[in-house]
Amino acid sequence: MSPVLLEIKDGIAFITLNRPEKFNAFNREMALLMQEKLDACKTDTVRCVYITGAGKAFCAGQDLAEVVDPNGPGMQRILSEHYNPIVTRIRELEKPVLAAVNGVAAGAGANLAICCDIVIAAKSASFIQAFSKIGLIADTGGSFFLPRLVGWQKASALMMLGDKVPADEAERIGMIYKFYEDNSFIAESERLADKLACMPTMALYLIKKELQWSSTHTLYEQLQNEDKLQQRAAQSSDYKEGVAAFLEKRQPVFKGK
Ligand code: LHQ
Repeated sequence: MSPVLLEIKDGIAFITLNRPEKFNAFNREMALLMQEKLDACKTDTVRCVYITGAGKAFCAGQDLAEVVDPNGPGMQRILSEHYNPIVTRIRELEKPVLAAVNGVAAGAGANLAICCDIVIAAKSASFIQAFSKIGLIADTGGSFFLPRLVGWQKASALMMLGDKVPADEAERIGMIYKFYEDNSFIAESERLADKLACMPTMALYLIKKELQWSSTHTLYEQLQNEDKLQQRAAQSSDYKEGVAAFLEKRQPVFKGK
């Protein structure tokens, strides 16, 4: 079986991390395949990307057996060739990416989840900044996203101590959007993906962009950025449809254009 599965259905690209016996830990083959699958999501027929894990875990981060393998990729290549290109692709995809965290997400697996646009989790899932426990620092964008999500102090403690954060606490501290009971998680997460896939995709992409820019710009610059991006949104046919549907008192039918 392939270590990363991709199925495109009704505008949603379902990406499943698929090494369940290793808790979906990433080795080189899997990391390169993940990049390929994300590239395949660039097509217009995909309007929402849904990332989840096969089996009990979401993703246990780097496969630690590979880091001690003399034939493995070696420390110098793991971030630059594996994780950084994955995070970059997720951030640059012009559509929403939903992390559906079905189980434990540790190390690079936790940070793969929190770099996504919306993160939801099953009640029994958890998040662990596992890096310090093996003498490493947080990577895969964690030092960027975590303090922005939960604040500097909480991020600092979680990154240093490597505490396990259960899904309900992750929601409470703003690390994720929502958690759902285990028995309704798949249905709820698919409902959310369906909703996103029927929304005005261009606007969602531009929201992603304005949020990203907000982390590196002043208020004055950001007001100009909003102006620029709003002009683009206003040129979309979905904008015209949204306004027309409102005025005609009907449900809009967005095409993602
Ligand atoms: C695994 C792993 C795993 C291999 C579970 N590897 N097999 C960047 C730069 C360069 C180098 C290093 O890494 C990075 C980025 C990173 O991601 S660093 C952080 C790497 N990840 C970790 O340190 C997490 C290690 N795993 C764990 O702490 C636990 O397995 C967690 C908390 C995820 C789950 O605990 P349990 O529920 O008790 O499950 P388990 O430990 O029994 O694991 C289940 C199986 O999965 C087991 O296999 P086995 O054959 O013994 O049943 C584990 O060996 C395997 N597994 N994580 N990262």
